[in-house]
Amino acid sequence: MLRRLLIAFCLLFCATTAAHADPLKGEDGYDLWLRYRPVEAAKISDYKTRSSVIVTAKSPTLDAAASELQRGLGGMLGATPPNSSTIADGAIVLVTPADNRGFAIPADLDREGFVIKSTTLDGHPVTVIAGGSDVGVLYGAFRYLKLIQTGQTTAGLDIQDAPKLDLRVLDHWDNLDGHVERGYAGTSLWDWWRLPDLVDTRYTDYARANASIGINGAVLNNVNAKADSLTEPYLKKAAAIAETLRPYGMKIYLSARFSAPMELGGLKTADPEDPAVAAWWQMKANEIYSIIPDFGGFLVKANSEGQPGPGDYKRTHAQGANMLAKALKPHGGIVMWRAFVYSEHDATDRAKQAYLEFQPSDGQFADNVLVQIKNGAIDFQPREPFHPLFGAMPKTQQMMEFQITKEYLGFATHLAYLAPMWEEALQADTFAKGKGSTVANVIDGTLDGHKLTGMAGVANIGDDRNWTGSDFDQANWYAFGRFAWNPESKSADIATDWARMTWSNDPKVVATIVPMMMGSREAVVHYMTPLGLAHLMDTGHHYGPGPWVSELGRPEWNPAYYHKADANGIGFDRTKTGSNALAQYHPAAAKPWLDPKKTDERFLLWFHHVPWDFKMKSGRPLWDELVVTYSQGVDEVSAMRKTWAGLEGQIDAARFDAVTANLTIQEREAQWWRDACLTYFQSISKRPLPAGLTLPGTTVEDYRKRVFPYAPGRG
Ligand code: BDP
Repeated sequence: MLRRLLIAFCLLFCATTAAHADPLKGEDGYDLWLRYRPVEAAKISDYKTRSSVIVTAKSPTLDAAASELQRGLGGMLGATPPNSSTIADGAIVLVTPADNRGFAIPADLDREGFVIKSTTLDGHPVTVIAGGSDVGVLYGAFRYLKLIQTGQTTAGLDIQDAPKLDLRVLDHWDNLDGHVERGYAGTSLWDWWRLPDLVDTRYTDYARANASIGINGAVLNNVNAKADSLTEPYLKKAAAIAETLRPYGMKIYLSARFSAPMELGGLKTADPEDPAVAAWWQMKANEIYSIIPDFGGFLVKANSEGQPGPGDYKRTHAQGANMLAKALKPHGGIVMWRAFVYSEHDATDRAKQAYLEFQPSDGQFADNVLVQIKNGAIDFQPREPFHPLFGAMPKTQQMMEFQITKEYLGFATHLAYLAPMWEEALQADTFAKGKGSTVANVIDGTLDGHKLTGMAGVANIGDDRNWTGSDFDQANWYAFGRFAWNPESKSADIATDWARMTWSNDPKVVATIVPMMMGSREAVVHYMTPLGLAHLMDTGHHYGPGPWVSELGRPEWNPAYYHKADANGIGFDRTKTGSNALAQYHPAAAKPWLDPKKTDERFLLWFHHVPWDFKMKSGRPLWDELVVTYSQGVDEVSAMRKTWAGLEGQIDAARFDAVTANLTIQEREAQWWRDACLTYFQSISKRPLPAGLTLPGTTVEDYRKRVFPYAPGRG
């Protein structure tokens, strides 16, 4: 008993002294990039003079803007500026077209856009945050706070900005039982069981975080949808979430199961050309809008991986999408129809199937439909060339789908900042209308003059305290919002802002973290799928390597289908001598990939099957290059771990330790990836390792025997 008491006393005492000794202790990641910690003392009075009072009119959104400013300024400057209705020196004045207080709002200001201007109103020097609407003001308030969070001046401001895309949406692959498909951050945020009575306060913090980066929509349920989410009880639950998100400019959407008229309506068919089916959807849409007046619309995964769809009735995707679009149209709703399709009954290269199914329907989709296309033609791999559908359907509104959750890049454990991958996809040139027809310009509507534009990100958010399962995965949520706001953004700028807001404004810390983030995705490519390889992950859960898997029923579920390693060489021939997937690209886009000798080596094995002794740019034979690149990936992770270790004492202890633990796991798993893949490929290439590099001697059989029945995030 005495011993226990002593231990308890010691624990308490030690914890208290440690907290005193280490002022950085105690962050748990919950605050994301909205930490609002005190700024440098030297700057406080400067900022304060321009943020003394907040002058605003009343509306739930303007209230949210004002209270965010109070929270943020209070935290960073040590004193919370009061709300006031009268303009005074140093006030922040929030204005909208409905109540502009004499400030001339630019006539062309977008509804969601804002102006932040240092000016004079009623003879007082003030900062005006003007929005094209209330939500524009909210976005402006977050931008103002970001200036202080990132150590910039708030003097002489003249900023105008607006989102470049209309729909900036998170897709939650959340099931009604709380499991998140491909989720690595705990279970679903949405407590479907207790909603609508219990509305978790976290939903407000979720909405704040999204509004801070301009995300304006959330699809609440998994694309592999249950019809139940369209029943009245679940619509009422969704309505409670919608109500919480509304002041923050967010709409909710639902994934719709195409066969719902049969499952819920008792119809014998879900044929989109059957009038009874169309009538059922119209009735359902009317019901939804009676419960959720600003409902955004439907996301649909049809005729893909076992989901029902119009193809079940020999109808096209356009016929299916348009039928739903018609039901939503009177209410202002839209349809996001996914192009992620491939069939087990089709022996065609999987990378070609979506194009073959969708491209002929160009021009047939209704004006409230967007075709939602993954960045690459296979499936969110660490590196893929851009999807050939981009730019190939000029009469169709195309939106981007990125995966924020890291299904194929090491789950939440591996540090991989995805923004460089997204920037690579967005800046890829489709040549659809000549040089400079980038994917970014396809999706922002400028290339083909489309009105409705968008970007979706498969969310990495769950009920983990730090939201995303790891501190660095918050950066991917943040970066997604920034790219959805402006697809021309630069990943290094985003990383810099995020690091400053999330970790520290100390230039040394920023200069350490940003390069580490910028190289992290490439490191994953190196130790998982270098030189254009793809989909080597073990089957089902996609955790760890499984290049040897070749016996599953559906050919394209086997990693061996993708690497095609044999005694002669390795890689997927997508030229004329192979699947000719290259022909789906504009000839100018395809040209640099036609000849293996000229192909950018990062895509070599994606497009070509080349001999093991193929001479690489380094002068090394391909086999040696493969070994060297895998090894380099491991070295890069070791370097990240060491770099991070050097930040000890400059980062709060709890988050520092959490990142350290993840990097330790990542280093071990990178080594496993390298060793397992090279051991397997060596069993086929029969070549020695280049001098100085070794393998541990574990057999392919031993690697194959490792099974992970409890790996998270299963489909
Ligand atoms: C794959 C995932 C699967 C998803 C599918 C999709 O493995 O869980 O349902 O994509 O996007 O990447 O529909």
